[in-house]
Amino acid sequence: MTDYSKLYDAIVTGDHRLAVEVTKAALEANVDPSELIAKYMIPAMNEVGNRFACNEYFVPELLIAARAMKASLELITPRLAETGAKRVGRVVIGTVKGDLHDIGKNLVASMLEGAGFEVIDLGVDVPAEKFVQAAQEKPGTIVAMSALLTTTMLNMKSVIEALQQSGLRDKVRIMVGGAPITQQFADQIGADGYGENASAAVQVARKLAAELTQVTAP
Ligand code: B1M
Repeated sequence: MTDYSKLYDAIVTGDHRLAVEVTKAALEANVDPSELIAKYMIPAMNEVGNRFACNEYFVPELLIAARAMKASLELITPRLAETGAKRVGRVVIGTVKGDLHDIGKNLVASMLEGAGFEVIDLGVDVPAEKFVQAAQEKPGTIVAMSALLTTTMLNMKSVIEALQQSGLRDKVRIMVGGAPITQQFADQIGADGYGENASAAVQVARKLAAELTQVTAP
C-alpha cells in the first residue's frame, strides 16, 4: 500500500482538510478502508491520547484531532457499510451515561452494519433507561455499550442491572467494549461478550446473534 502517513500526521495535528484530502486520494486509489483505519487513524488517536496524558496536548487539541478523525471517517464509513451482506441480527448501541466519546462506538456501528446487522445508534451519554426502552421495543436485540473513561465504565453494570430489573435480561445479549474495558471486567459485570476492537466486536456480535436465534426460535 502507498504510504498514507500524511493521514496520521493530519489527525495528530488536527488538520481536518488534509485528513479529508488524503482519505479521498486513498479511497480513489481503492485502498482498503479498514487498513487506513488500523494503520494510520487509530495509531494517530493513540498518539493524541499519549500527548494529552503527558500534558503536551489539552482538550482543544483532542477536539481538533477528533474533528479530523471524524471528517476522514465520514468518507470511510459508507464504504464499510457497503458490503451488501444480508441481515444477520439487530444491535442497539450507545456510549454509556456520562461519556461523550463516540469515535470508537461509531466505528463499531459501521463495521456491524457492514457485516449485515441492523444498527440502532442511541448516541452518547445514554442513560440506562434508554437502553432498556430500546431493548423493550426491539426484542431479540444485542445491547452494545461503549465506554472510554474509567469513571463511566461502571455505568455498564447499571444498564445490565436495569435490564435484569425489567425482566429483559434473558431476552437480549449484552456486549461491551472501549479502551478501559477488558474481558475480565466484562465477566465481572455479567456481560455476554467483549470486543477489543471493531472487528472483534463483529465476531462477538455474530456469536451472540446466533445464540439469540436459538432463544427466540419457536
Ligand atoms: Co477523552 N479521554 N476525555 N476526549 N480522549 C481519553 C479516553 C483518555 C484515555 C486520554 C488520556 O488521558 N490519555 C482519558 C481517559 C482517562 C481515563 O478514564 N482513565 C480521557 C479524558 C480524561 C477525557 C476528559 C475527562 C478530558 C477533560 O475534559 N479533562 C473528557 C471527558 C468527556 C466525557 O466523556 N464526559 C474527554 C473528552 C474528549 C473529547 C470530547 C475532547 C474527545 C472525544 C471526541 C469524540 O469522541 N467525539 C476525546 C478524545 C478524542 C480522546 C482520545 C484522545 C481518543 C479517543 C478515540 O477516539 N480513540 C482518548 C485517548 C485514547 O483512547 N488513546 C481519550 C480512537 C477510537 C477509534 O478508539 O474509542 O478506543 P476507541 O474505540 C476502539 C476500541 O476501544 C473498541 O473499538 C474501537 C475501534 O477499534 N471499542 C469497542 C470502542 N467501543 C466499543 C464497543 C464494543 C466493542 C469495541 O462493543 C459494544
